[in-house]
Amino acid sequence: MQTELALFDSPQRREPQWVGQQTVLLPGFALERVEQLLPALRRVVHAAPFRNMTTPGGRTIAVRVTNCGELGWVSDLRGYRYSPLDPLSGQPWPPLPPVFLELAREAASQAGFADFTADACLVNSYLPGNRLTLHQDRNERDFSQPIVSVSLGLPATFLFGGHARADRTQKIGLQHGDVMVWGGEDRLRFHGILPLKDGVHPLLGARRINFTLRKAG
Ligand code: MD3
Ligand code: FE
Repeated sequence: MQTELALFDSPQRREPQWVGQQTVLLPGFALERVEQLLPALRRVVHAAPFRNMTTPGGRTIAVRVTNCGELGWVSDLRGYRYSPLDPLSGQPWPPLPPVFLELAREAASQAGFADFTADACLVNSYLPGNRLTLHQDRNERDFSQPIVSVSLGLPATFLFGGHARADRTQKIGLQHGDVMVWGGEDRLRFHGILPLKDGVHPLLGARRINFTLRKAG
């Protein structure tokens, strides 16, 4: 009886998959909270709309972004950094919704990172054709802190590389509701997203949203 009930406890979650020494994919981990996540996301995007940012080299980043939390990731001709203010409004970023924080803490603990408290959340919005080229996330202060990523909407192929840009990459499919946690020695690995395929997701339409919870400051 106990185990049967447990099956219904979180019906849509599947077995964790370790894809690196300290990287775990938690398939469907966010599904039971989607009904809270989507309205929270809508409030964030209402206060701080998605926008295209510019690379320090002057290129437009195709993936549109916004942030919530004490700090938000920004890019412009002056470089990549975290900022407490939204450059569009001059105001602080909207607060991190408690449901984001709880999800991140719970996911991080599954990966062996106890008491994770995010202070920054970068939200990426992909339209079909949009990609994210291989990069490292190195603007955060403390690389011993993990990053938790939540995928919603259309599926994507994640590229997981090594510590050098030219290292071979592993492809990992990410579906609506999947959560990944990175830390430790995998924290600085190169990664990216292949061009998003056409499609329509029943809840989010023709797009993919990914948000990453970080301890940036
Ligand atoms: C692996 N976003 O926002 S999330 C990013 O799906 C970013 O939008 C991708 O890369 C997306 O910076 C991938 C997963 C992710 C985030 C941070 C990582 C993977 C990572 C840091 C180190 C290694
Ligand atoms: Fe990244």
